[in-house]
Amino acid sequence: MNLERSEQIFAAARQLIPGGVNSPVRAYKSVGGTPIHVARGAGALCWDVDGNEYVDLVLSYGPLILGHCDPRVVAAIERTARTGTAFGAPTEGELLMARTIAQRMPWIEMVRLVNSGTEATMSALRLARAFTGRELVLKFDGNYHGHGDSFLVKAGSGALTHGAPDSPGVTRALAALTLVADWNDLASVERLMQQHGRGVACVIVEPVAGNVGLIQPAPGFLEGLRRVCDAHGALLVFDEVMTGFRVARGGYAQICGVRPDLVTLGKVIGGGLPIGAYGGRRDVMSRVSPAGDVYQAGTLSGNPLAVAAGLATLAATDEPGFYERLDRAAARIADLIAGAAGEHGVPCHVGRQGSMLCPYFSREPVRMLATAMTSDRALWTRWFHAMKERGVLLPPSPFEAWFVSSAHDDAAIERVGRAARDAFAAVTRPGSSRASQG
Ligand code: HOZ
Repeated sequence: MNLERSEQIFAAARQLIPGGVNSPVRAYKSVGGTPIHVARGAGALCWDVDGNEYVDLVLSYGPLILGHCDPRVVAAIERTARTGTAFGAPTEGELLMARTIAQRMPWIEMVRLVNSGTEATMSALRLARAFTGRELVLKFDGNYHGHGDSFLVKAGSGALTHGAPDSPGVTRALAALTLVADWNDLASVERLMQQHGRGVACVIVEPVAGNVGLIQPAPGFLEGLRRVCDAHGALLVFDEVMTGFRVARGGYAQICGVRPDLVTLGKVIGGGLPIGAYGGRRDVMSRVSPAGDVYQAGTLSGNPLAVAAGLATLAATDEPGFYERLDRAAARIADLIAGAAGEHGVPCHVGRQGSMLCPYFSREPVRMLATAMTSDRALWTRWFHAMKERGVLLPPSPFEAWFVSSAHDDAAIERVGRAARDAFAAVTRPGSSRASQG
C-alpha cells in the first residue's frame, strides 16, 4: 500500500514533535511501520493523506459515537462558532450539559466541566483527598486514568504498550501514595484496605477495563468495591471517561447498578472536541471552588464548541433503540472476528461491552491483566498490519479497545469481516510473517 505522503510527514514531524505524535497511543512504535496520517473522515470511514480508505475502528479512541462528521454535530459546531468560541464567562450551554449529565446519571448531583479525562481524574483525586482528609489512592494494575502523576503507576494504555507503566518523572514520594490492586480481584483490594484502609481517600476504577484491551468486570467485583469503600470510609470513583454514555445511556454504573461517589467523564460528552467532567455526590462536589475550598480551574473549561458538539451528540443517542443498534453492530463485528480466527485455527476471545471491543489471541477468555498479557502479541501485530492493508484501521496496540459508531452500517461491518478473514489467511500462511509486517 502506498504510504509515501504519510512517511514524508512523519519523517518531518519526528524532528519537531517527540516521536512524531502528540499522544503515544498514535505511534506505531510497538507494531512497526509508519502511522497513517489522516486527511479526513466521514461516517464509519476515514482516508489517509495518500488516498487510502479505511473502515475506522479507532474513532479517536472513543468520542465519535456517531462516526465522523455527523451532520448534527457539524451543524452545532458551525452554529456555535459563529457566536464566539470562548468567553471566560459562563454560558447557558454549560447548564444544559450539566443538566443532561445529571438526568442520565442521577448519581451525579453536581458536575464540573474540564478539558480532558486526565484533568477530570486529577481533579477528582484532589477532591477525594480534601473531602476525606486522607492521602492514599487505590488504583488497579492496567487501569489507565490519564497521565496525572498519581495514576502513572502500573498504568495501562500507551504506558503499557510502550513498556513504561511506571513513568520516570513521577516522584517516589507521590508514587508511594498510590496503592495498586489487581483488577477483578476483590481479595487483593481487601488485603490492601485491611492494611491501609484508614488512609485511603478513594478507590478509583475503570468499571470495564478498556486500557488493557476490553475486559468485563466479574460478577460481584464492583459491588464488592462499594462494600469495601463503605467499610473503610473511602470514596468510590468510577472512571467512565471511556464507558460514559457509550456503553449505555447512563454509562456502566447504570448497567451494574453500583452507585459511585464520584464519576469522571470525557470523550462522548465532547462529541470529538476536547472536554472532560467530574461529578457526583452533592456533599462532596460542594467542596469544589468557589462553592468550597478545593481549587480547580480552567480558561477553556466548558468551552462553547465542545459543549455544543457534546450536546448534539448526546441528543442523537436519545433516539429510541440507539444503544441496542450499536450493541448489535459491535456484536456482529465480534462474531465475524472470532469466526474468521476460528476458520484459520487462531485461538481468539473477543472481549466486548456494548460498542467497545477487543480481540485477544489467547486460549483462555481474558478476565484480568495477567491473562490479557498472554495474547499472542507477535501474531496480533502481523494481523494488525494485514487488516490495515485491507482497509481496516485498528489501534496500533493489542491493549487498546476498538470503538464502533452508529455510522458503522452493514456494508462497513461486512468489510471488516471480509478483511478479517483475508488477514487471518495471510498471517497464518506458512512463511507469511515477514510479508505481512508493515
Ligand atoms: N484514553 C485513550 C484510550 N486508551 C488513549 C487516548 C490517548 O492517550 O491519546
